[in-house]
Amino acid sequence: MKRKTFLQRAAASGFGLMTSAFGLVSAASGRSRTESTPAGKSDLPSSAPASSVTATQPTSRVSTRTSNPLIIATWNVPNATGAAFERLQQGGSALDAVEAGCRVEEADPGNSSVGYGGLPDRDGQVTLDACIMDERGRYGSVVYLQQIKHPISVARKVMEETPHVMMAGSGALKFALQQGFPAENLLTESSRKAWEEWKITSEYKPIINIENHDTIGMLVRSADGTLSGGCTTSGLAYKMDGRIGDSPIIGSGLFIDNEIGAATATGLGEEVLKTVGSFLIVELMRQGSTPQQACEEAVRRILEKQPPDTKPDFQVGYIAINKKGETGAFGIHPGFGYTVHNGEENRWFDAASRFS
Ligand code: SD4
Repeated sequence: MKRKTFLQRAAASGFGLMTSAFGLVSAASGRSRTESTPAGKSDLPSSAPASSVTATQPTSRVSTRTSNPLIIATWNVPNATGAAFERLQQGGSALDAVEAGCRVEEADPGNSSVGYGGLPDRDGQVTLDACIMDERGRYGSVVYLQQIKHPISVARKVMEETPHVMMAGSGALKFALQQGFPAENLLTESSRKAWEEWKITSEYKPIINIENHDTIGMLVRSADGTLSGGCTTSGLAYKMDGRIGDSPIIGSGLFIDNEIGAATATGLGEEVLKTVGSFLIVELMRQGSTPQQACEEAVRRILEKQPPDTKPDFQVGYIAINKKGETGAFGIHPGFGYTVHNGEENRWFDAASRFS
């Protein structure tokens, strides 16, 4: 399908809203993970140009197909959004779809930011963070989990099988083993080699290369309008032992309110944590912002803490969806993008960004 036709369909179906409250730029760069692009998908569209709207201006692009499921995920992850859609087709819930989709990236050794094949911390350990949240506001999370390929599923078990919401480190591992998850070596040969190379300089800057990170945050709205979400990551490569980012933290890496909408984050977790970005986005939507306006405001909150007239050297990207099925996405820098599956199309979009 030609890009224009797809964008028209996207607008009619209520996704791909690419307006910018900053009235600044839209990302012009390509995909973040060309190596994972399936054959035949090389002509995926970039975003429509950002246009100028104020933060309070309501969008006129309201979904007209509220019965279609909608899956939106950070970065170029068509296999994950496809698996989530398939799970819905099989009669699975929004939560089942989230878990199925996230598991695809966790199992992919080519994704060096998630699960198996994730880049290790500076001591060579692969430590994983994940969380999941459902339409009832139930939440489960694991942090600093090692040796378990599917932290998203362990997070779900924490939510469903324990009186707690968050488990860490050796306790989370013990729980996972009790639940029947196998212990595995998650450090692949290529991640080990990358770490060995990194050790030669051991230069660590908490800067995210905007073309090289693929934490998956996934939001699912099932055909009946139910919202659920998940987020899973190996965190920042070569982080300090014990470091936890935003991804498993309720309200920062992910937040769902089934009455309002859902949001998730990727990028430099420290900055997302300081502004509780995903909760902020959902609260802004509660107050009337569109998902797009809310994502842009959340980015603005990060940037307003930066020294004036500077361009930060880190990336943060947000995606959001509301109850009507409208979506939003915004990054600090170009390069951030997201995948949308609306039941008919499974496509990558560049997100608009604050800087060009
Ligand atoms: C973190 N937000 O641990 C994650 C990193 C990330 O793609 O999103 N990487 O801070």
